[in-house]
Amino acid sequence: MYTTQLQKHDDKPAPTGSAETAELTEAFEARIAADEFIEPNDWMPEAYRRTLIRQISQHAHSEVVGMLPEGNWLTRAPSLRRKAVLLAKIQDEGGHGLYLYSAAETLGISREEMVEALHTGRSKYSTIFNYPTQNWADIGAIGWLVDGAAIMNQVPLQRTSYGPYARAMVRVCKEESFHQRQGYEIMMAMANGTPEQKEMAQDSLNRWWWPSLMMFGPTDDNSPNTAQSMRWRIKRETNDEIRQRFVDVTVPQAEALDLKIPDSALKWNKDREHYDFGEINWSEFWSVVKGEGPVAKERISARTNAWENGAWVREAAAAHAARHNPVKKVA
Ligand code: BYC
Repeated sequence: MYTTQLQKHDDKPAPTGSAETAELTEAFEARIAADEFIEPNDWMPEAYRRTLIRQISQHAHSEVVGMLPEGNWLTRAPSLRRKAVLLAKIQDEGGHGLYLYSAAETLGISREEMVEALHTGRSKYSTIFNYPTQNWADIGAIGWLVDGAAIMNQVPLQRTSYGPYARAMVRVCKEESFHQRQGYEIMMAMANGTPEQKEMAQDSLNRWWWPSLMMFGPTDDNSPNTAQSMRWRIKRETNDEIRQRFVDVTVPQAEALDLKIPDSALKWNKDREHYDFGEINWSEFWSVVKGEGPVAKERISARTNAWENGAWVREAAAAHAARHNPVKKVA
């Protein structure tokens, strides 16, 4: 999507002299301080570029792997309307993955390299997608809580300092907001349904609450990347700040559903004007980050199989493109 604007690397050799680099670094930092967007052809420090590739590609993988737990319920949606809405939502997630892979490609990494890093476990994706979807209420809980958490995290990213990432986030946030509402609407239907349906909604909240809080990452004290990413304005708010906002917004939504958040320490703190909440199980978080989540192996094998089984489609598309848009040879 953005790659057509890129200059070739050999158009403009990177400066090597340290004085020149110091000057460039200073100019780069001044632009960050002035809240200007950094664009693909602009000079940027190598560590900034690597941090963006890491975050954007992991974000893209999360969107694509995130299609799997919901896809699991497409054939069992309780009505045609629910099926059509869920299908549209899952397609949106695939689109988000594509915008994000394209944004990462502008930083000089190929789609194939990113996909390979996912398949070999060198690149992460959100811990949340390593938990199974056990019943239809989980589709409601994912939309409400997981997409709700995603929006909290992504709204500040609309102002991230890298232009292509920020612009991708604008559209993603609009679509995520529809996703959150479709999830909440399923929860409303179930919470106001039969006692059995309400029990399913509560059980789903019990299972998805804590993994949703883990989506925001480790506490700021234990986050190795936050300080530098805040300085570069890649991240505009810290993990703990966004997590707190999510809790503050979501507690009244649970009350409106007459469902109970599974945290005995949850309490409004009138001095802080925020909810206090209990301790996340950080050892569970880190083990899921390491790839030991309940359905981690299934997720990666589903993605690897899809990539292998789709090879013929990529080959056919490449052959079609070569026939219809042959690269013009310059004499
Ligand atoms: N899961 O220093 P930290 C969606 C890793 S898609 C896995 O705080 P950072 C949806 C972290 O990568 C939503 N790993 O890192 C889709 C780092 O390891 P590396 C996805 C995690 O980057 C379909 C290490 O822990 N959203 O919602 O400053 C259907 C230390 O962390 C997690 C995004 O990707 C985690 N939860 O901050 C429905 C948003 N947390 O990379 C819904 C963009 C931390 O150094 N990403 N780690 O090896 C971000 O905002 C940031 O990358 C994070 C982490 C806040 C996630």
